[in-house]
Amino acid sequence: MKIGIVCYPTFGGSGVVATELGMALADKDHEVHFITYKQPVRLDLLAKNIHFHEVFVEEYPLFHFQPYELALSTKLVEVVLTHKLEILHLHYAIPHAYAAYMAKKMLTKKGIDIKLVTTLHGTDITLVGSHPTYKAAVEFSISNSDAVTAVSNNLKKDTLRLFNIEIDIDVIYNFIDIDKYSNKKDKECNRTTLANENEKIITHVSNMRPVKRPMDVIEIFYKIQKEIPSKLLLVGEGPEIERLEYRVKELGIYDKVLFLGNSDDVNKVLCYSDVFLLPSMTESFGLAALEAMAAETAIISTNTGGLPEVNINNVTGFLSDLGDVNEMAKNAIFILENNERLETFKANAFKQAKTFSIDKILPLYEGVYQKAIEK
Ligand code: GMT
Repeated sequence: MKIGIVCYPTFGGSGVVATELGMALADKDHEVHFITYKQPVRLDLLAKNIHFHEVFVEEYPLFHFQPYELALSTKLVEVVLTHKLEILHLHYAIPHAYAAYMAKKMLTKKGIDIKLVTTLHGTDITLVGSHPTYKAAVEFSISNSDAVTAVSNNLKKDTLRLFNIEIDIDVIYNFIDIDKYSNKKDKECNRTTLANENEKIITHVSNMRPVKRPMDVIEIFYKIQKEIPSKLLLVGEGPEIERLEYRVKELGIYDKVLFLGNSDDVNKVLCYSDVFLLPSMTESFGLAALEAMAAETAIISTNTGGLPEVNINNVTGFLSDLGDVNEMAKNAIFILENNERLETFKANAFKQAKTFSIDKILPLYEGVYQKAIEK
């Protein structure tokens, strides 16, 4: 098939899913065209069947806001016509599904029936999409897609609760390339470079926005390190970083917390990890948790959104109510204080991660594309 993928190219779950999916499709001989304003961070441009088309937004002093949607829909028309695409796969509804709908209308006038597949990722529904500023446009563009997928049952339920949607939603979970993460036994994964022999390693990976509650990560770790010699690795950058650094200094644990910034080699960092903290306010799926599980790491998370579909309580880790940092710390200590127990949780996490392996998920997307084409 000839597929166009539209996504956010920066660090963030939806961009990662879109990029990994596109690369896996290309590997299976589909022709894949990424259409976005910047090269996606994990994209291997030299790979076979991969193409990238940059969306330029012409700046004009009259515009207070530059019209990205307009530039995107124009680019979509151009790429569909030039490369004879059959499918546009829109990752994150805002504004991609809306811009693609406009492109579809323009293409219809030229006798082309491009099919639109929209994947809902989470905050495009739960935080931003349902806001009155965007709601009508999001509802319209989802309903007018040829197929819609959501990354968890919980997100599907939220979508149907928050919007009046007149189309079926297929649930297709986030996925993982297990081989990329299962490197704990590699020579390269030498944990003594980061922590002493007797120390455990706790990690958190996110874009450090308030929705991820990174301040809870610090509070949980503060309690853990009082009981268990340990280090905290923080991967990612975002608006909360300064406040976190301040709090870490205030608590006197600066020597135990490593701020690593953004990384497109998350797997290399996760290979050191014993326990992963994800105390998010909401999480439609929790790709970060799945990546950690693939790297044989136990998960301490909240029970919000789709997280219970990924992290199984008392098996792969523990789930707690939002903000209950005492319980999350207690659960982490319970896992970490006994090596045999820690190994069991890690092995369970890895086993659960395998159920989301890319070879199981990829055919589901291909099935959705096929259904859309036959519509
Ligand atoms: O919030 C983020 O971390 C970014 C966001 C995105 O759209 O880029 O992630 C969402 O999509 C991921 C991939 O489908 C999901 O695994 C995340 O759970 C989801 N984030 C939230 O719902 C907060």
